[in-house]
Amino acid sequence: MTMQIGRRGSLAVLAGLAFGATAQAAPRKGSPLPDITIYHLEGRRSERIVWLMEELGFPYKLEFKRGDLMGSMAAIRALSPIVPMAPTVKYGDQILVESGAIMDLIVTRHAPDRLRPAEASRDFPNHLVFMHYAEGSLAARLFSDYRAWRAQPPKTRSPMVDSEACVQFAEDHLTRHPWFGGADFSTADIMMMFPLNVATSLNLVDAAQFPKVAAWKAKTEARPAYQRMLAKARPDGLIGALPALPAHAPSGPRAPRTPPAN
Ligand SMILES: N[C@@H](CCC(=O)N[C@@H](CS)C(=O)NCC(=O)O)C(=O)O
Repeated sequence: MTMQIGRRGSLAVLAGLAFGATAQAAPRKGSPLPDITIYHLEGRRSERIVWLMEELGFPYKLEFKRGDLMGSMAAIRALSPIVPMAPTVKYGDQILVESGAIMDLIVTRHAPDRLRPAEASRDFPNHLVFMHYAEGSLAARLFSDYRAWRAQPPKTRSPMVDSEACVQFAEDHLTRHPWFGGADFSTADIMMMFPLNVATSLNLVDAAQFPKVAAWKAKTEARPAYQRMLAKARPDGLIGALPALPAHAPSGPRAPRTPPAN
């Protein structure tokens, strides 16, 4: 195990942490795991892959420059100059981006019976919906609202599907299911944590309006694997956070809603 953790803000030291010695569970089936290196930005989406590996008890190397987001990004840019994004993952000799795809790849090939519902179950469609909803609709609309609302705070609800509607969809699901993948914790829960944190921490939505999301967050954050991820991937807490929006348009339903029966 190599471990070279630099001081906060140090330009000289790239944190190189190889984890896995404490792994509790070997893969029950699936093909052997190649060497995996996660190129990481503290507090960003690359936490998803660290968290996944901790849930699975799989070995991995974590690369980031502690306390220095731009420095961490420089290492990512060197690997992936056209779309430098976190996570970027070295999987054997392949360089991969897109957190959902990376998680699906690792589970499908190396842990096929773990962290997702059985394909024949009623939960499986919901699991897939939230695996993709996290980035495809929720994160996309949160960040487009954030940019627009910073320039011009909204006075009324948009006729388009806005941030609040997106979080309400998650809240409605959690009134009927304990987890985004249905009966059990799954990779859909890992995908949903980042955008739901963005929604409340940047004041895109009022957290008090979504008690099921708040309860889900509390129980999910209590998972030992999540706590291990925080200790390794966010050692100094959240750094370089975007400013939260000021108070904006009163929230509430735009029209009577009938939640889907899923
Ligand atoms: N859909 C991608 C999004 C990746 C992404 O945008 N990551 C952010 C950090 S959370 C990033 O690298 N931003 C840098 C930039 O946009 O230039 C995923 O899920 O991996």
